[in-house]
Amino acid sequence: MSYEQILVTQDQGVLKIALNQPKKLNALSGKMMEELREAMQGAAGDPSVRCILLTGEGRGFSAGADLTDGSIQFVPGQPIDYSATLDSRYHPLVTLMREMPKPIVVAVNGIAAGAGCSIALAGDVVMAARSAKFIQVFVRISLIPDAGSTWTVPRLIGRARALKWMMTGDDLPAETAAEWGLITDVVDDDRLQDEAAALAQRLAQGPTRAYGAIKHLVDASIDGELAPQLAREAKAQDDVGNSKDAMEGVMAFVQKRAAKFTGE
Ligand code: T3D
Repeated sequence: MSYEQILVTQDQGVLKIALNQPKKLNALSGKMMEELREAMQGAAGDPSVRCILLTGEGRGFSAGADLTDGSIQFVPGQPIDYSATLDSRYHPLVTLMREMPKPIVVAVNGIAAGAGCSIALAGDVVMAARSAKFIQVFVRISLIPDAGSTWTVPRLIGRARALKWMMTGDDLPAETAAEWGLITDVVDDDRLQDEAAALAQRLAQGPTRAYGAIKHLVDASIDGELAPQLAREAKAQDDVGNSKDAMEGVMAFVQKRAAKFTGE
């Protein structure tokens, strides 16, 4: 499949998607969002893809919505239908990422602003280059954080930090983001792509069916109560624990050898 605004490559079980409009810091045009969604949807249904690595080309990860592609146009007397754009471009992608039954590693190579920040944070393991910055840039143009940020961010860093960061729209350096728990790792700029690829390869060789269930259970637990969560865990264990990978994992332990997982 060839795309215009993203680069997609596969190395063994890892599908790498790179946002590719570097002159605009990978601003999210309608075309890019369409391509991104198509690539993610394809990855979800392709058993040869066992982990996704999302990153950006050039000095930015993404500067958020493309403010020059014509989707935000102020015409007197004509309200802008933001909901329609959010519903068609952003919500399906963020939902797809959260529900993806395989891990998504995000390598934030530079600025992640606005909806670009929301998309980065919709990943499962978010690593950033030391020089990267996260910006809830929305208020700088008098918008509110969207594409899932008001849901994701307070869950990761708490209400107080979320509100101050979102209201000021200040840059958040990668190291502070890691300190606050917004992301997991900060890596020297020249090591980011190698380290993210190594983690993605490691996850791709693991019991990916178990990873899918872990992701679903962790997300379900955040707002839920203990009793239904225990029932969800038991149901998932019945499923994952009866997989070929589980049988292989136990056999490998007993036979004192490394397990070879296939995702089945
Ligand atoms: O309907 C809907 O779509 C609603 C959804 C909204 C979701 C959102 O994401 S709203 C937020 C939209 N994004 C922004 O407001 C950010 C705009 N960009 C900036 O504030 C700055 O570019 C940054 C702080 C991100 C980075 O600053 P800096 O100084 O490092 O770079 P720069 O020089 O401003 O940008 C480099 C180039 O990228 C520049 O083009 P040029 O002058 O070299 O030809 C700039 O215009 C372009 N660029 C940056 N951001 C965008 C963009 N082009 C289009 N859209 C952008 N968002």
